[in-house]
Amino acid sequence: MNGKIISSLRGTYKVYVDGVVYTVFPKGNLKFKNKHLVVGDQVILDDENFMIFDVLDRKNELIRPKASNIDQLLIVMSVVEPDLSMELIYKFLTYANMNEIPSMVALTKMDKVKNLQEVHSLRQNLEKLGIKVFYISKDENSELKDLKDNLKDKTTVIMGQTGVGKSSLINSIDESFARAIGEYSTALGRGKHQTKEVILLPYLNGFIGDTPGFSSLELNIYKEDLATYFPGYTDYYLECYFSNCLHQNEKECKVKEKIEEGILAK
Ligand SMILES: Nc1nc2c(ncn2[C@@H]2O[C@H](COP(=O)(O)OP(=O)(O)OP(=O)(O)O)[C@@H](O)[C@H]2O)c(=O)[nH]1
Ligand SMILES: [Mg+2]
Ligand SMILES: [Zn+2]
Repeated sequence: MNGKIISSLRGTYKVYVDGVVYTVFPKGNLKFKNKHLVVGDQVILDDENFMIFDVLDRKNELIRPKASNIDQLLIVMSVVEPDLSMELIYKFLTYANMNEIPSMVALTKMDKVKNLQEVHSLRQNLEKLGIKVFYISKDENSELKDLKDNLKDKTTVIMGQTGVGKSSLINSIDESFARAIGEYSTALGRGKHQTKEVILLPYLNGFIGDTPGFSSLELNIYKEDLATYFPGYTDYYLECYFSNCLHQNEKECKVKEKIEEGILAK
């Protein structure tokens, strides 16, 4: 029997097989083969005692959020509480790009937006790069429906800071998910890490992954990665004169040329 790990808790795993969820242990030989298991893994259960006895090769695997076999990332950022950070959005997008995982962006708490112009221009810049953006709010202006249409048949993993509204968004997608919602602490200036574990929730023939929020962002991205994988740069960096161009003060830089032409956002 072949299924997907949708959550893990102290050495037991929930495995989803054709609409049925089994709580199972891994067989000892997995450890022996040094195969650790990750939420998102496709695993084989033996038909007799329903233990995991093998794991299939992953198409990808992220360290943060810790999950595998991701079809797309949904980067969630709030426009207030915590404040909108373009730097973080671009950092997440770069991380997704480095891992060759397509991504979309949801901007939440639009009902409380202060600087709408700034948000619109960010959206335009992202859309120019082919990145879908959805405005999410607690009022009727929410673009939730468009977002849902993009979740069908896919494993979509949500990532973002603590308190931006990842779990809230999942509950608006389908209230029966009943995810616990945390609060935003104005004193701390961040959320309170309500969600503690990665969990995949079956949805429209695919899965949505709720994940613990980031506080600070310790992704291993070096300046060379940024120069290569920053959204929009991937198409052009190979045409720079220097192969290790950081697109700063180097001569004959294709990226800077595209910025001058208005193809890439300044
Ligand atoms: N006004 C407004 N508040 C929202 C919206 N979405 C979420 N919130 C609030 O933001 C706070 C944090 O929401 P959560 O859904 O727990 O955030 P999270 O991203 O899952 O946080 P972690 O699990 O800690 O990573 C709660 O108080 C929500 O009510 C929104 O669209 N508008
Ligand atoms: Mg949460
Ligand atoms: Zn360059």
